[in-house]
Amino acid sequence: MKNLFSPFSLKSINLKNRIALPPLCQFMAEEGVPNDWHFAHYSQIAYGGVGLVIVEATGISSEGRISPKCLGIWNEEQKIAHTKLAKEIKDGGAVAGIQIAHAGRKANSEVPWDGAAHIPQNDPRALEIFGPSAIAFDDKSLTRVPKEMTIEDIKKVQNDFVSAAKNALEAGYEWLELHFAHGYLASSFFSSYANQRTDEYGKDKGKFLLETLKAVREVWPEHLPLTARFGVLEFDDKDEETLEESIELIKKFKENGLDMISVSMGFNTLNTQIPWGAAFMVPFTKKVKNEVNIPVTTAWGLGQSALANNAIINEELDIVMVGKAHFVNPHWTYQAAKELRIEKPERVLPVQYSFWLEKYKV
Ligand code: FNR
Ligand code: 531
Repeated sequence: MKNLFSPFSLKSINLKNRIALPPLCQFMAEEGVPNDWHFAHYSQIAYGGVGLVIVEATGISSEGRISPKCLGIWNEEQKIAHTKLAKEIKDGGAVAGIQIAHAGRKANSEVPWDGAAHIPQNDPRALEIFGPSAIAFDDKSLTRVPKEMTIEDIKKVQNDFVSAAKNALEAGYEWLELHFAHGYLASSFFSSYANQRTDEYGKDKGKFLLETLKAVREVWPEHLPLTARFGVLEFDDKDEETLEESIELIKKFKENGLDMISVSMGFNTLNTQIPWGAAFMVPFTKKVKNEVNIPVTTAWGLGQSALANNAIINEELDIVMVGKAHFVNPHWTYQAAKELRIEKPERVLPVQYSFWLEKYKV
């Protein structure tokens, strides 16, 4: 019977356990370049024993970043620093993954501890923001009305996803996640809250996402996992319909080369009743797994080792994403091994630590 500490293989990549760090924006970059904060943050978690590290939402272009302090991977300087970051994650013993993203109508915002609102248009840091339609996300914080993207804009963004994927490959990442969730550009194309186009991209709200996946698949090696984090419902009053539409689109993703889906929320509207709580996304993820028969993962309140372990034992998830718990304890995997009474739990840590932890009991 598989458990949290069973290995997991996807294409040519072998994870030593089923624990992953999901993407968690750090808002610490200058000009999109990984720096000492990122090297320390990610390598400590890699050394803590996690099987897979997915680097935070990384902008495919300057205007695609959530904030000016987000990572990017559109230029050479960024790619070189990502090469160091990917190596440090691998040296720590984890598989190095990265999420590439365009923030769409949620782009160009202040960092959360500065309020997370849109940067005003007259600010020197202001950049044009783009969306499927000229509809702002809200009327309080992300209030700027995006430019309704032309077909040319759409093709440019899809090309940016492709070149970001190429840069990620050259930097040494071996696991790629497309950001198709949380109300960012791709997610917003799938949502009628944001996408009220009358052209093909409005009639078929999955078109942008499927085209982008197919374009990236062409340049991302067949033997490496290509995944997507996808908002499958909003927790508004249309969940049943949205979930069914999402499952139909995930089937098309799978037919076109998607290797795994990370199930999450749409976050395209504030009018939601999200049932926040431990492991609350697991039942929806299990439904996707059953109906699409594709490897699945999810996050959201899975930072208790027994919960995480049960999700694997019960075959609801193939990998568990443990986020904020890693802010508390980068060695979360070791703590989980102890709590779950895994044999020689110290062995999830580097030998420089485990040798002494095994040798001395105090
Ligand atoms: C996130 N999350 C997130 N999700 C994503 O797809 N890309 C990202 O870059 C980020 N960044 C991010 C930053 C911060 C500060 C938070 C708190 C969250 C969502 C994250 O990956 C995860 O799904 C949630 O944190 C829920 O998991 P936990 O924290 O309950 O384990
Ligand atoms: C964290 C966040 C909060 C406030 C402003 C910007 C980002 N987000 C990140 C989201 C998921 C939900 C939490 C991403 O997918 C980047």
